[in-house]
Amino acid sequence: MLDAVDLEAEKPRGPRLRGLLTLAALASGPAGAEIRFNFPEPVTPIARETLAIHNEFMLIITVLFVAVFAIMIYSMIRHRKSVGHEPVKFSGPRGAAQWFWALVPFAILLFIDFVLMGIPAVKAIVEMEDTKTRADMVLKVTGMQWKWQYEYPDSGIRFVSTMSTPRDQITNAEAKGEHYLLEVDNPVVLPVNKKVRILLTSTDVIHTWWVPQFGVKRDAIPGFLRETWVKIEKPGTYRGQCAELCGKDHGFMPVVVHAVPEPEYLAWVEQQKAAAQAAASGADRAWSRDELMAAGQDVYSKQCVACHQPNGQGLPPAFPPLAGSKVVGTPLLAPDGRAVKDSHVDRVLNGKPGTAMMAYRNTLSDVELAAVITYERNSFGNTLGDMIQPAQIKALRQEAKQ
Ligand code: HEC
Ligand SMILES: [Cu+2]
Repeated sequence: MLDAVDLEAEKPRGPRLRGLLTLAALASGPAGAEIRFNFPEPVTPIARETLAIHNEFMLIITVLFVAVFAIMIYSMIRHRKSVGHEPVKFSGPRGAAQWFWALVPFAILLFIDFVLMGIPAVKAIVEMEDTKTRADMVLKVTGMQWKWQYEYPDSGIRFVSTMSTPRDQITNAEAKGEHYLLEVDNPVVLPVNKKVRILLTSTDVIHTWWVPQFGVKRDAIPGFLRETWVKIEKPGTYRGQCAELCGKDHGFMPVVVHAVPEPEYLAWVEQQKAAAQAAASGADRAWSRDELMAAGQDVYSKQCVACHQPNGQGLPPAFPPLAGSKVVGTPLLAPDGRAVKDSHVDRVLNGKPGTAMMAYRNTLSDVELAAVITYERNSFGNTLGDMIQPAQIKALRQEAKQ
């Protein structure tokens, strides 16, 4: 639907007008984008080095371009046929000299390529790949359709980061904000001046974690663990995007990193741990149906809405409706307290392998799972009237671990 809106808007314009409009849009872009003639400011050693190499290479090729074309144009004009010049023959005594003049530029180019350009490029690539030397901490990044999950193995923190740009801005019902499509609910927080080893993977298709100011753009591939690293030298908020066409909401999975001084980072870690503890203890008490419904609506609108849609109608045939779904209509648990295969609870906890429906057991908390399941059973016209408690989810989870 969104695509249709955009296409409609583009249709009546000719190519030239569109070019002008693009320029105008760049000048007064929705993200307050000023016209920029260079890359964004690099804030990691890798980003600085790649930019320096890029500049060096640009200089070299510009000099080569100007020199080669100057000689060529000069020769063509100076030695033209109309003033009586004859082509030289590549045989006889002058042939050897011709070879000399062919091989000398070749040697010069080889030198430029392998020494002036090759050495710094190889050095930078080796440094880029060196994720382990003196790494201070690890961040694990998991790409999912269409959000990022971040884990801090050292402190046990784990959360999902989804885009927070309101739908109304996307459909033009509302003016676009400053960080349109580049804002999230839970940004990554990292300390400055620490080497952070980043591990990347994906649960479904290939995504790419890209933050231009870090000089980092690495694929997150299902079934593989890839690595990269950053050492952010300047506190600030850095924004990026998924850079791999990964499906319908590819454009809606931004990356936002808050780089803060170490004490601030440590305070954040403590706060996250306390919040996780509070969430875990929430799983032990009995929740009312209204509480679960409210929490469930929140989870649904962040985690499930992209595929199953706000009204629960899905986008068949790719994404099934939850309204009137047979799976949602299954009884919650078997009499012995287990989740029956292919039941509603089983589908949400364990997903369906080979489809876009991922397992949420390791992404959502007990409370979130109980809430979203209860919500789906009693929304979109579904009236099962029952609910599941976070404590029951917790029990199921523990059972699966044994
Ligand atoms: C990336 C897209 C995607 C997201 C996000 C997603 N689902 Fe699904 N879901 C699917 C697909 C595809 C299926 C169908 C799987 C199959 O072939 O049986 C499905 C099936 C289901 C079903 C069974 C419906 C039926 O009739 O087959 C339930 C229940 C469900 N999802 C719940 C959820 C919940 C809860 C969330 C959020 C926590 C969620 N889904 C997020 C794609 C998604
Ligand atoms: Cu992606």
